Amino acid sequence: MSEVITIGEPLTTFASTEPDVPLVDVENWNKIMGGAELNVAIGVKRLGHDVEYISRVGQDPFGEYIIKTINQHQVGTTYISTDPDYFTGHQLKALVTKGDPATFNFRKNSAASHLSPEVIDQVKLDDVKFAHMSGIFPAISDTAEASFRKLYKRLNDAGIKTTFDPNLRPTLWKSHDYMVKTINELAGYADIVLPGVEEGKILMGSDDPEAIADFYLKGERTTTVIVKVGPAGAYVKTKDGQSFTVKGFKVDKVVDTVGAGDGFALGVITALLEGKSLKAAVLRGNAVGALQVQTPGDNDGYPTHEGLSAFYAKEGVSED
Ligand code: KDG
Repeated sequence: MSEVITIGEPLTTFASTEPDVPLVDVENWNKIMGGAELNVAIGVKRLGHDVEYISRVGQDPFGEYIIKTINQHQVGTTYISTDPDYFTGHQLKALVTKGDPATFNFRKNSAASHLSPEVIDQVKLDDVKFAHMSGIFPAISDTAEASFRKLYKRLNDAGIKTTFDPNLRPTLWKSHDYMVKTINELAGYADIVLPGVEEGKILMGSDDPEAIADFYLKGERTTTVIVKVGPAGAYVKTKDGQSFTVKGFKVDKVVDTVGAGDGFALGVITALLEGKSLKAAVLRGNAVGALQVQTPGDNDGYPTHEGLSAFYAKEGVSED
């Protein structure tokens, strides 16, 4: 039985090995596995918590690769089905020496986009303590959005704690206005909202962390907003009046920024599951994000507890 559950689309990703070469000209790739919510699941499990991942792949080598790799990571596959009619989502990812890499998605009409709401009825939530929801899955199709909403409703009705990461992917949404409206609505069903400052600009017109937090604290269910401010760390505000900033860690060499936000989310979730304070949870979020940007894959930098302790010792900090 799993403490954590999430829903998303897994991706077979071809990550360029050629720095600063545009996707069109890249010739050499590494095959890796990505998908924001799956990244979170992998990191949650690496820190010792059982997790189920709801998804769908195609009956093709990408889908087989994903199932095999998810099993290696010991993430639960109870709710992953294989669909013979559609393909497994995939992506190309550039390698850059500065900033965020360009990506190109092959996911319109993918197997995951056909994950139907009936599947959600079969999901057992009895032992689930935390669910991670992200703005990517409802973007990929109307069917996925319906499934996402059904799961969210069940989680809310059961009183299960939820995190929501807007994870803006404008190219996946049917329109900009629909993306903004839907993400802002969905955020209101989460206990903890995890926007980035850059997302704030697009979603509510400001990159001021406090203004972003105040905006999402209006959500009917939301008690806590944690605004990610990149290398500077995170700003936190709660409905009961706390507000503080937790400074980020200095990273000497950023290899790839992808997966840092997911690392932040899983750091927060696992620390709260372990009974840590909100401040300690944000510190862990920053730590996992900092470790992740030092590796080329989407989830290969996430630590075990031993790795996390070694990182804290090196940085001279502690969660207590
Ligand atoms: O957050 C990391 C994700 O961006 C990556 O793993 C792939 O899910 C993905 C996406 O939509 O870009």
